[in-house]
Amino acid sequence: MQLLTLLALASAVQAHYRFSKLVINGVQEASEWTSIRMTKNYQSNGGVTSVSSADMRCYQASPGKATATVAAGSVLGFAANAAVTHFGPVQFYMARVPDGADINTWEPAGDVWFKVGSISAVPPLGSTEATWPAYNKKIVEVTIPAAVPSGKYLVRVESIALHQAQAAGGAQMYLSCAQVEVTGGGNGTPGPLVAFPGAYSPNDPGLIWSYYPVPTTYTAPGPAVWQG
Ligand SMILES: [Cu+2]
Repeated sequence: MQLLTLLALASAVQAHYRFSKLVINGVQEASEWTSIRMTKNYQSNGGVTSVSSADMRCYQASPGKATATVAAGSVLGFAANAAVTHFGPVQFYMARVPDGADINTWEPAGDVWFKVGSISAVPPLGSTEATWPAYNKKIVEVTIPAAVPSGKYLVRVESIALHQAQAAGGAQMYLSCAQVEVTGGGNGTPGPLVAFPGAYSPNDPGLIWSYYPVPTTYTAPGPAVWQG
């Protein structure tokens, strides 16, 4: 019994993760929470389970400290402190920081987020790496759209863990927000713009998972990826 408890605890600890370092032009930041706002799970590594919570924005514990410079069209990575050991999609959103606002303290409320990436299921569906390309990765990557206008943005990474999502409210969102200044941007008009909370409903099919029968199709929650 004790051994089983220990094993359960060990796997629970191993199971969680936090996205705490940016990878810019292939170089990982030396310290956690440099260009990423520190999240409330910086010790627990737990996920957000209420999609109606303001924690869905950035899950943040404290204001930002630094801003990374990234070129439009380049690849930005988010490094987790441990591998992404829960299956499910990994998605990326951006929100433009209004002119004159302080990027360290700006609260991304209202319809400000557009989706820029979704690493989702590859059929046939299952709960393994073969279905979920981000599974077991320590770094997940998104391309900053070439057409996004230059300026300051929050970039939000979100790993949706489906292993306990057999009923509404069971999905766990592991997320954080990076602060970036996009240079060399384009003239696009990003959209559609959505709000967190608001973009997801607990009953979204993409937030529910059935081990048996395994679904034949899967659609990640939220709007379509902006096509620049
Ligand atoms: Cu976990």
